[in-house]
Amino acid sequence: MARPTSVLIMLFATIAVLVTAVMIPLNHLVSAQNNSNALTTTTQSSATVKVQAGGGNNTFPYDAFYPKQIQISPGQSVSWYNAAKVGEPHTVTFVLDNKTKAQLSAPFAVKNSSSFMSIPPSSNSEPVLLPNQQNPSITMIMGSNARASDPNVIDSTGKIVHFSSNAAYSVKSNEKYINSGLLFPKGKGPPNGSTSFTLTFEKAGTYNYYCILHPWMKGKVLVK
Ligand SMILES: [Cu+2]
Repeated sequence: MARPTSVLIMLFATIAVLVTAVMIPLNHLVSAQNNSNALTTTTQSSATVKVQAGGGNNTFPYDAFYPKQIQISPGQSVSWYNAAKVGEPHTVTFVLDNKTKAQLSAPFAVKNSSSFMSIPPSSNSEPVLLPNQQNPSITMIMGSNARASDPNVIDSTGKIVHFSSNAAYSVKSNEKYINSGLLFPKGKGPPNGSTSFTLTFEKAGTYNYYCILHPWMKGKVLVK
C-alpha cells in the first residue's frame, strides 16, 4: 500500500498535469485575442458560426473581430456579437460597391428658413451648421447617418432596406452594401440597440468586412 505522502504527491502531480492541459489552450486563446493582428481562422461545423466584434475588459478593451477569418460552407450562417465588457459599439459592414462607404455623421441640406429646436428644449444641444458657398439658399447640417448606425442593406438595384435591431439577413451576393448598424454588448447599449447581426451566405465567395467606427477592424468570411 502506498504511503500517504506518496498518494499526496501523485494527487498534486495529476492536478498539475490537468491544470497545464487546460491552461495551454486558454493561454493560446487569450494571446490570440490580445493580438488584434493575429490572423485566426476558424472552420466551425455548426450551422451558425459565432464571431466576436470587439471584446476585452475595462482595462484592456480590444477592437478586433475574433476569429478574424472564418471559413464556412454555402448555406451556413454567421452571427456577430459584441463581447466587450465596456459599452463600446462596433459595426459589421460590407462595402461591396466603392460608392457605398458610409460615415457615422454626414452633411444634410435643409431650407435656410429651418429652425432647430432642441428636445427637450433645455437640453445642451444644437446642430452643427456647415457653410454652403455654392448655394447660400440652402443650409447644411451635420447629422447622424442612419446608413452607418442602423442595420440596412442596399440591394443590386440600389434599393435601401432597413431592418429592426438584431437583424438576420440572407446574402444574395449582388448587394452593394450590407451593414449591421451599431452592435452593443448585451445590457450596455440603448434600449432598442442591436446586440447581434446574423447573415446567411448561400453563395461561394470571399466576403470582406470592417467596422465603420474602427476602420482597422477587418474580417473575412470565406464561403466554399
Ligand atoms: Cu469597431
